[in-house]
Amino acid sequence: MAKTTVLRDLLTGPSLARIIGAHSPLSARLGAEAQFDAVWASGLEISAVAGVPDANILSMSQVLQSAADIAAAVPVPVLADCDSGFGNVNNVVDMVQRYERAGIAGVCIEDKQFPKLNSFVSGNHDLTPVHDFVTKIIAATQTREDPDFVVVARIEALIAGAGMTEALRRAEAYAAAGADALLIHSKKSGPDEVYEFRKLFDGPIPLIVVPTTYNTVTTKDLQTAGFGAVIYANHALRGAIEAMQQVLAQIHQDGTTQYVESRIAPLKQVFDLQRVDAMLENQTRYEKLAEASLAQLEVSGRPQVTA
Ligand code: SPV
Ligand code: MG
Repeated sequence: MAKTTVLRDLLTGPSLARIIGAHSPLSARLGAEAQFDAVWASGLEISAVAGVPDANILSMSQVLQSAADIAAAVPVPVLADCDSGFGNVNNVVDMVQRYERAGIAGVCIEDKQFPKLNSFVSGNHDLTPVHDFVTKIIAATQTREDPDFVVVARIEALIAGAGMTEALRRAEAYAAAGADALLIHSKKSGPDEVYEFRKLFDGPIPLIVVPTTYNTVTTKDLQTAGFGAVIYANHALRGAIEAMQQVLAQIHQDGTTQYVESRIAPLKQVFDLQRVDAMLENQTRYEKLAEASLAQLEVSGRPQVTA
C-alpha cells in the first residue's frame, strides 16, 4: 500500500516517532488507526502468534511473509524486525533485497549470534564480533536500491551484560559503517541506562528505544531526552491475549455467549477492519463497467453476449 510518510523522515524529524508492534495486517491497521506513526513487524509477536519461541524458529521466508502482509495493509511505513539477519552477511544481502521488494520501509538487525534468543528470555545472548556486524551493516546499506530504505543497527551489549563501554564502542562502529539509526536495547526496570547511553553517544544518527521493562517512561520524557523513536513492541499482542483469555473463560463458565457481547468487537467492526465495504463497492463498479462494455457491443451491431 502507498505510504503517507517516509520512515527515514520520521526517524530524523524533530519529534519522537511512535512505532507500534504488530503481528498481522489487522493488528497493524489497529495501530495505524490509533495514530501511531509507523509499525514494527515484531519478531516476538510474529513468533508468538505462530505458537513458537522468538528464537529464529521461524524461517526468514515466514517472517518476511508476515511483514509483507502487514506492509500491504497499512498506509504507514513498516520497520521489520530482522533479528540478527538470518545468518551471515550473505543472508543479509538476500534479506535486504527481499524486504525492499516487499514494500517494507526498513530493516532492523541486531548484533547477536544466529540463532538469536529474545532479549528477555534468559539464556545465550552472545554478541556477534564487531567486525562481522559492521560487515552486515555495510552489506545492507550497499544492497538497498532506494536510498530511503532504512537500516537500523540494534545494540544488544546491555542485554548481554557486556556493559556501557562496549555498547558505546559498538555504537560508534555501527554509525561509522553507515547505519541510519541505532536501537539501544535495555532490560532494566528504569530508563537510567538508556538515558546514560543517550548522553554519552554523540553520533549524528537517531536513537531508538524499546521501553518494555522501563514502562513508566513517557513519550514526552523520551522526546526531552533526545531519542528519535520509541517502539511499543508487544503491547497489542499482550492486550489481545488477556482479552481472549477473559472472554473464553467467561463463555466456558456461562455456557452462553450473551454475557460477553458487550466486551467483544461487533461483527461490523471486524468487517470494517477487513475493508468489506471497499470490496463490495469494487464488485458493483466492475459489474457496471462490464455491463457498459457489453452494451457497447450491442450498439455497434455486434452479436450480444447473453451469458
Ligand atoms: C521484538 O518485538 O521482537 C523485539 C523487541 O525484538 S524485544 O522483544 O524487546 O526483543
Ligand atoms: Mg525481535
